[in-house]
Amino acid sequence: MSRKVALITGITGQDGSYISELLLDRGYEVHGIIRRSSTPNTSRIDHIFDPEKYDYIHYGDLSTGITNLLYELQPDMVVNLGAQSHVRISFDVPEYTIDINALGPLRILEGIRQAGLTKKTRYYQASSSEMFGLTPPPQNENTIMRPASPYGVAKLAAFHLTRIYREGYGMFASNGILFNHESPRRGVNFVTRKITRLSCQIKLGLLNHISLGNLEAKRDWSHSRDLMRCVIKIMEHYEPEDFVVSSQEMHTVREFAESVFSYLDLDFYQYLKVDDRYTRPIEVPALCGDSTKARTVLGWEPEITFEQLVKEMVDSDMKLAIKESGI
Ligand code: G4F
Repeated sequence: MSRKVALITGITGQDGSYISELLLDRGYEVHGIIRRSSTPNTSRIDHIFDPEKYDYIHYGDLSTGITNLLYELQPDMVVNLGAQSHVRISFDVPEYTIDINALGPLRILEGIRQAGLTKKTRYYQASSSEMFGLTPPPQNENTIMRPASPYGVAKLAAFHLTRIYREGYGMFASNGILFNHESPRRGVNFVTRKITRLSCQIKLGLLNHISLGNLEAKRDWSHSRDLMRCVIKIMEHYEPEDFVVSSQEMHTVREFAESVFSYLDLDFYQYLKVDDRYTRPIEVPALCGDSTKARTVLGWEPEITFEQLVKEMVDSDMKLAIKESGI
């Protein structure tokens, strides 16, 4: 029997790299779409894809659609992780964010339909807890959504488009509503990685402060690998459905930073500068997912605790800081 083919957008990101590893372990043939860049952007997947076999990597962009590639590959599954994924930056580039995060998924869904793959190709939409926005926690699949950023609005449009293609055309199209998820591979301008990376530089005497915005924001943080295991369960489920995926635990940004600094035996407040440049026009105060449905229907459980996540990120950033500084 031939191997199942998975096509991943956003493969060069944190989630793309973890899900590629997991799908390859499960025997899938994994293909990815990357944007052309004059500077290398494949560092998170260079250990996965043999340069000799780069026919698994295809150049493309969510701004133009991928219908030809869909037709050529006839994938069993498309996992759409590609996005302008930074909430604050979505206020700087709202139009671009809507184009990539809302019209991008629409272009893929239409591409699947136009390539005649409606009955063959399963579609996963990376929906986000940012869609809940101002609605207080706990948030589950039935919670009213009140997004508070162009990013949240774009994700909400894509969420409903996915549902419409499922209900209207009978496609296997599912949403995973993922709460915040982090790892040593997290982008450096998200708050957790910013804190772990800069605190290690402070510990080594390479930096003397860290500037942060809203310390009271509460988030539900998991390890990306844990949540990607759940995404595969969503895609291998016998029917398409929407699932909240989360740790069900809430911490403030302040608590995250205090844990990191205390692990490094440093006093956070000695180095902290609060800087308005890192606050947003509207803040989402608190997100905490009720993932009962994913846990009962899919039999999924997270394996990595908040404390283990902090430790893994700091240990990795310390190694990196030592290597980069040549200490
Ligand atoms: O790490 P963040 O930038 O993540 P945010 O905005 O919660 O979004 C992330 O999670 C979403 C799922 O809920 C994803 F959909 C999205 O793509 C992304 O992965 O900020 C977390 C919190 C915010 O409240 C922010 O205001 O940290 C606060 N914060 C405080 N100081 C900061 C900073 N955020 C950043 N990025 N940088 C700061 O200096």
